[in-house]
Amino acid sequence: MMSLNKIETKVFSGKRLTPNDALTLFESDDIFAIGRLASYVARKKNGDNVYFVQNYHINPTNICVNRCKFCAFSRSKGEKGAYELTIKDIIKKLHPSSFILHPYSEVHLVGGLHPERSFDFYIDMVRRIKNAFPHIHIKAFTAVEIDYFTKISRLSLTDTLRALKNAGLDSMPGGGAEIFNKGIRNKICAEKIDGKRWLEVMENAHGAGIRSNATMLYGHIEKYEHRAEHMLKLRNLQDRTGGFQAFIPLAFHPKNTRINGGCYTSGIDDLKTIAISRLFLDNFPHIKAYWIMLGEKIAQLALLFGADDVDGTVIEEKITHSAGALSGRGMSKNELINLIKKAGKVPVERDGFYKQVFG
Ligand code: V47
Ligand code: SF4
Repeated sequence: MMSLNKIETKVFSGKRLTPNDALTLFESDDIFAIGRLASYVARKKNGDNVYFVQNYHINPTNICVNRCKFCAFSRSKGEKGAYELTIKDIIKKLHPSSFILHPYSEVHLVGGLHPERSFDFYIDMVRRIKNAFPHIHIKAFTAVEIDYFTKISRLSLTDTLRALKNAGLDSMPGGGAEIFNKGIRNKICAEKIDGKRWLEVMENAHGAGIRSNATMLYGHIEKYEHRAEHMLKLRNLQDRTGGFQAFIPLAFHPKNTRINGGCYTSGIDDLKTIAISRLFLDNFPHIKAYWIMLGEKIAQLALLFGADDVDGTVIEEKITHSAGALSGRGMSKNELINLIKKAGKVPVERDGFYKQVFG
């Protein structure tokens, strides 16, 4: 077993880990030592608090011109199973009659790159949701969608972001980052914007006052070194902007995808990846254990390995479930509170900016 003494000394004295340190951790089998270190850092940042949000995930369409190999959710226009929601459909889903049962404070909206919808459609969508539900935080559009909007609107990146913010966009989710490494990215999502552009969109969003999250899709064909490289790029950007709120490692789900020989990640890899991200991304305030992808039980264990957020009620998950997620589709507030308490942590209901919500 490789000794982690040097890394331990660094962590306890608040020194930054190098990509080589991250590799050493990934290659180590000492899962308890890694978890203990990550827990120490998480506690220093957030005490025993674990955040959750009452949110609703809506995917306006699964029609997408990209068709990434790992994505089981997307369809081409006219293909069986393709769907598109109207703005009215979306508003109806968030309607006050269901609001009594589900007092959401956040809506998470991401979808495919639709070949025919105009940028005005998306502006209208954000504006009408905001008008109908001014108290709901709108977290919408990955960097990939934003880049696509610049193409269909022929606006600059800054003007595209500004128009969305003026319409009511509050923050952006972290999807579309996948793995930045060019060789791997070309093999799993050749049509998607490259890592450089993803980072550029986020840098501009942060510059326009739009905070965001960041993700990393792991457990497909990448190697540990690609994970370290990915996290280094995120840490460097965060040093410059401070605009990232949370990092979310996304465990690859293989069903119905075109990744040859793909399989589910192991629980040990999930916990290690959460813990190493907590240790390496020292400038990220939060590490999210997205229970939909990890499953309820690993997400709960992740709270002892450096995670301080479990995402939320979600209600209607489509992306991971199309690829064989074993988790439920939604959780109630009480179930989330129970999950957090049973891990010995303090549940804190939050809004989209991690402000405590009382009620
Ligand atoms: O970008 C697609 C991933 C992402 C698969 O920011 C897959 O709060 C695993 O980004 N197996 C969308 N992952 C989800 C996402 C997200 C989710 C929850 C919270 C936040 C946030 C962001 O899902 C995509 C892609 O990386 N994905 N297919 C798959 N087969
Ligand atoms: Fe389209 Fe996103 Fe699926 Fe890629 S991951 S095919 S961009 S919906």
